[in-house]
Amino acid sequence: MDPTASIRERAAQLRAEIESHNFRYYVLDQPAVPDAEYDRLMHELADLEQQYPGLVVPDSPTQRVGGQAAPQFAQVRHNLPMLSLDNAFADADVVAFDRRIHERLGRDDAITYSAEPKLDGVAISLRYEKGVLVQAATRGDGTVGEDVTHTVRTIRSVPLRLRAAAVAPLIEVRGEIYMSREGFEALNARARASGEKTFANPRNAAAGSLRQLDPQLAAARPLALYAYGFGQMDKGELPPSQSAGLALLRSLGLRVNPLCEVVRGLAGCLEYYVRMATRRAQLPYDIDGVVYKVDDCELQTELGFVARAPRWAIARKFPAEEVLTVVEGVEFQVGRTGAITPVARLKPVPVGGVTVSNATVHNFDELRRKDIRPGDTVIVRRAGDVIPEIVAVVPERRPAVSRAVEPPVQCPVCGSDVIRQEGQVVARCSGGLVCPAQRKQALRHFASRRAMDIDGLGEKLIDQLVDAGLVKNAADIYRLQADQLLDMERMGEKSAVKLVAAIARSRNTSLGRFLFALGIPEVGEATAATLAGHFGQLESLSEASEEELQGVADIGPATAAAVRTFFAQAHNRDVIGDLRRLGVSWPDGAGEPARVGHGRFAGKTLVVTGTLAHMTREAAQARIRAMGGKTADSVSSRTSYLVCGEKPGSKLKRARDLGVPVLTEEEFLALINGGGMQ
Ligand code: JCF
Repeated sequence: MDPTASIRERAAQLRAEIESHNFRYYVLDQPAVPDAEYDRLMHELADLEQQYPGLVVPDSPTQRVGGQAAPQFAQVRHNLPMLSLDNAFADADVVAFDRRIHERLGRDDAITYSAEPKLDGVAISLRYEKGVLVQAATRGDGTVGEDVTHTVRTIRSVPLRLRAAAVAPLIEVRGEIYMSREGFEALNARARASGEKTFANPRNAAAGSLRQLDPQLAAARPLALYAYGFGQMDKGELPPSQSAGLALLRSLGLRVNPLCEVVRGLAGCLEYYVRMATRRAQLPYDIDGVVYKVDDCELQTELGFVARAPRWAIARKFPAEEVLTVVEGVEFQVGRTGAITPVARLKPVPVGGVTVSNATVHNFDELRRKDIRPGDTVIVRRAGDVIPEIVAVVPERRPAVSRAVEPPVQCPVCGSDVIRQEGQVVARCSGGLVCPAQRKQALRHFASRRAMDIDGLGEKLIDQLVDAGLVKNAADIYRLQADQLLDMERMGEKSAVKLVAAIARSRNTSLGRFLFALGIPEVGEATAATLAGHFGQLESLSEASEEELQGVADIGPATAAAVRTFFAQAHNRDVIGDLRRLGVSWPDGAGEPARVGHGRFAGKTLVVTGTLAHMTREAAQARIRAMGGKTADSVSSRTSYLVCGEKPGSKLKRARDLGVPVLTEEEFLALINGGGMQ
């Protein structure tokens, strides 16, 4: 049967939505929806494609496993693909799994399974040569992943050397890197205290930590490993069963989850699931289900694979926790750039171990689509530590009289007009920095650690200064006097003097930081650093046309337009002029990045030549740039270092002739992984 036009349309819509979630999840580490919702979309698409095989296209998200590798990490090709697991969402799916296995194997006695908790972390492949850890790679799309050796090496439960090196000259260990709930909470508490970005859940925190460029920062993150299998193993004898494999992993010195068990038949699987579901809340880490594997490896081989998932294993997922509560009201929040988001105030209700009293609705389209009204009974879901969301309204429970929520026409904070541009889902307050809500948040951002880094100028103080009318814009910060500060709550003489000194100190900054601090929409830290590096001077950036801006690598049309619009506003130019007159300055032409701790190569130009053993030349160059350095293709007297791999050719000779210092690959790796440089 051929799919109808509307079914085709639905499949296309699902694909687009899933791709966008994939990007947010795998590339940005910033999921927009809970896993359960993602799974639901994938399932709906897979079901449609199964029903109408004509809908399947090679680039459908159902046809691959994961996301793209980020460009700044060297790519690692997995010689043996890293498998993903098929999902089971109900007992019936496990029953069907067990039945398929019986049918394929032509057996009717109970199958022995190896069962384990399914960790909600990041899949990893660890390569040990002669017992020594030489490489750690993420799954990526299953075939090509990212080299994260530099951060994995800092994880204490990852042995740098196996205890029994003689087992095989090459052993690949597969496992899951995760962060304990306690470690995650502590990390977020620290991030909050210093005004940094917090992570939505332990898995994102683990993924973000692995992808840290700076291993020293990663080392401070409480990551751990549980190993669950093998990848490639040269000349070694593969264990005869999954359970024997786990025992071998243990004897090699790897951490294996003590809750792994051998269970008998379907009944054993179902019973194990119930037991783990009961223990789940008490475990120190997040699990999102359990994994069953046919224990006998010979049977595994006989069963084989479908696409990227083995026929001999399945992940039985826990359902996301959902509860009912009542919407007490819908309020509007004004963000830093004026974006107005509806927030549903809920009758407080416990979900998954925390009390939930509000849920953000992403925008007014979502509010209208879900038709959420005050007085409604709603289904609230919280998966992992993702912000709770309203799944749906229960129509039967809607009060006889209720009214849909209209988007405000005026900003609830400053009364300015609310504008919604054609084709955009966000409504914005047009008040700009006239709006106290925007002003406070813009100032918070300006003073934050990664921006102007004004120690002691936090959220509460900014609110007071704005409310007292002392600070209207960023320039006013540099006009503050100690005696004015003394009028603020909980401000003693000492701290006032200290703060004035911190404000004065912040005047010396970098162009990248300054640009980031301005809070231009679309310009985050990385973009600010890119712009600073490219233009070198504020004048040329502020005069650049949209076309010129789009010509810069990594700058898209939205960013180019935002930058252009920002500098076109007279009040923005005025504040910038005031800031500079008040002494805010940076080294001229400095393409130094805004990130602290990433500036190891700041002011240096490096040339990479020859074949590197641990990464491609392009990846090495990307790392240098990410750490603040410049890269060049040829050696000159201005070259700071030549990084030299195998078979270097003429560049090495030229460097020697010019007296340019030469770094071996090992020396280079030591530098990027935390060593010093004079
Ligand atoms: O804990 C996990 N997330 C987990 C993932 C455990 C396993 O035993 C897995 C896995 C992904 C693939 N095994 C395979 C084959």
